[in-house]
Amino acid sequence: MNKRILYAGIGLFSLQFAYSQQKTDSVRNLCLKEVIIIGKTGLGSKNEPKPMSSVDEYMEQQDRINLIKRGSYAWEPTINNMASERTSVTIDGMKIFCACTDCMDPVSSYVEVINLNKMHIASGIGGNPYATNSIGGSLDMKLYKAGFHKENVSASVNSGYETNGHYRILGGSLAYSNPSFYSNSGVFVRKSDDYRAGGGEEVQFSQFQKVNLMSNFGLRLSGNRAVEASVIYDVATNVGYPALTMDVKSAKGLITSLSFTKEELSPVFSKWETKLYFNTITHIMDDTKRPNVAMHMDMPGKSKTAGFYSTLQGRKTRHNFLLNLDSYYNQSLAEMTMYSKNPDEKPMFMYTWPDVRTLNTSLFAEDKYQFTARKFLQVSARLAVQHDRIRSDFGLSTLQIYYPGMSRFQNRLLWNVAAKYHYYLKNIQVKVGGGYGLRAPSSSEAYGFYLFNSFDNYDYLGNPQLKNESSWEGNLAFSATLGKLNVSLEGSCFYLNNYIIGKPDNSLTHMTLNASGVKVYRNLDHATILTSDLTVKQSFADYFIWTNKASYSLGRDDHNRALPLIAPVSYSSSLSFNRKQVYAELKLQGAAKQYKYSADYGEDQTPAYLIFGASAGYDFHLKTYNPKLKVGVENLFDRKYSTYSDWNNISRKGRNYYINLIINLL
Ligand SMILES: [Cu+2]
Repeated sequence: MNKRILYAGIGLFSLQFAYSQQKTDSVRNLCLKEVIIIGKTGLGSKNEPKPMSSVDEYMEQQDRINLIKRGSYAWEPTINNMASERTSVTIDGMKIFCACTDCMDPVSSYVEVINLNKMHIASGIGGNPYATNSIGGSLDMKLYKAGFHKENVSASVNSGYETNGHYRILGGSLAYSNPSFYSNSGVFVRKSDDYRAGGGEEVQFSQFQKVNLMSNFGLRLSGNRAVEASVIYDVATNVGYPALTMDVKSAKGLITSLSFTKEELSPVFSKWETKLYFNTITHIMDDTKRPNVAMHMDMPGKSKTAGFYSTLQGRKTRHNFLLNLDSYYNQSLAEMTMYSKNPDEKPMFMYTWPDVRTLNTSLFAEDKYQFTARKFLQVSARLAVQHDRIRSDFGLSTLQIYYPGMSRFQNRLLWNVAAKYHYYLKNIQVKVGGGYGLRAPSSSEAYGFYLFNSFDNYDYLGNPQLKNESSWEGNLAFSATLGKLNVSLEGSCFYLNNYIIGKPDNSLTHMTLNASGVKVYRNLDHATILTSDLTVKQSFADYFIWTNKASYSLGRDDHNRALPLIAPVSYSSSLSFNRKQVYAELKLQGAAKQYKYSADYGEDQTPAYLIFGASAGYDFHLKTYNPKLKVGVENLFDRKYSTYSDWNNISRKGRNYYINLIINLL
């Protein structure tokens, strides 16, 4: 007997579903927490106002995710108000580490919407077998693969234009599938000039351009076995960062993988996947276009990661389990050469990341125990061993000036446990969970050497003596449906011990001209972070949906002072109309004044703002092609504003009209 229970999700692109299939003596259960569909099913869907959005714009729509912006390209995602050091971003389970000491190139900047099928977001500890060193949450971007289906060829052309910044978007993809072979490839190009803030002022150095190429192949072998390979090559050039003092000449990412899968191995083991991967990121910064540069600097960075994972899934009676063995080796190296204006002075060279080599091996186990079709308990545990080594003798000796006797090697034992109880009643869903986990300091936190942070105007020195940061987490989610009304409330709280943050050290002298001083990473005794989201959704008159969202966050250090980069109260309301081929939406979005800003950590208060937008779409049904057309306007009243996470209060885009056209040729 097959039973399918489908729970409609919350939010425009999020789905939550539980699927259960009962056999005589075994129960199968699959529960995906939160999935944003971007690929074939989602891209160009009638419900998406702007299908050619960047990956960043997609992430911005999601609950729990906020983005730190240093320009109009490569925004850094935060989950539960925690940034890269405390979260994990993977691509199809592959570990990738950015090559920039200033976080100018988050992992999500190396993919395109055309590469992705969906994003799997997990809040807090647990929920993602591939997340390492994350306590805030994780994001696994799943690649779009044509898959083994009946013979089919498809091709599409995706294009877009936006008036603000003269932003051009063009992409094409071609896919072939049959039951034993598939292949899909694509190319995507984006190019934008400087954008204008509300009121019409040009934001200088906000231009960018990027090209993304991708290919996936799959071959089905006998005995339920398959081999799959993927390659992504992404190059961004001439990227301006108006909030920083430097731009990017080029950011290149080559991401490759080869995987081997066997399905239905035995009545107990349903799937075994082993993937080998390698990726290399090269990041070249550039200050040559900036006026009045006091001292020209070269700051290249590179990050190479090789790794594998092997995931075994199975079921036995009421248990549904997953085991994952995972290992990666990363090299992170960043240099800085400063050229004096005095030609007689020699350039000054240093390693800002001293060729750090990290080997991390972990074992993850998860079990979902099904009490009944509507009640189950999910438990997971991870144990990891991390070995760090500073390869560069020069980098080690410069760090030893500050930490005499520091070792070249470091070993850390990291672990986490999490549990969540899921209960589905007729119109009510409840999830309650908790966990405990540890993370190791990042390369910058442990070994960074005089990294200038323009947010608080301090040079930062890493600290190899940092303790692991730990987090106790509790979470609760509640959702109820009453006729056409759906209300959902989610909240998480984190109590962090040995919280890692930079603290001023007056005994040290800054290296960057005009910096306020030097901060050294320290462990605070504790810190607390709380996040919550409320969504109220009402359908009416057959074709209308009114969606209202509000979120509240809080972050405190051990002296009850505000932590930096914690979102103020924010809200949105949208009214959408959807009938046959026609789609339309009106939306308002805003945030309250940032009352709890962190002056101690370099923040100033961000004022309240409210912006409006509108969009409409039409799906043509022609004889051969079915073009989808979307038009819209963002920041309709051309309001000049910035949000709490805009680096150095850089202004957001002013009024922007856009048009997206998708044509499926085959
Ligand atoms: Cu950079």
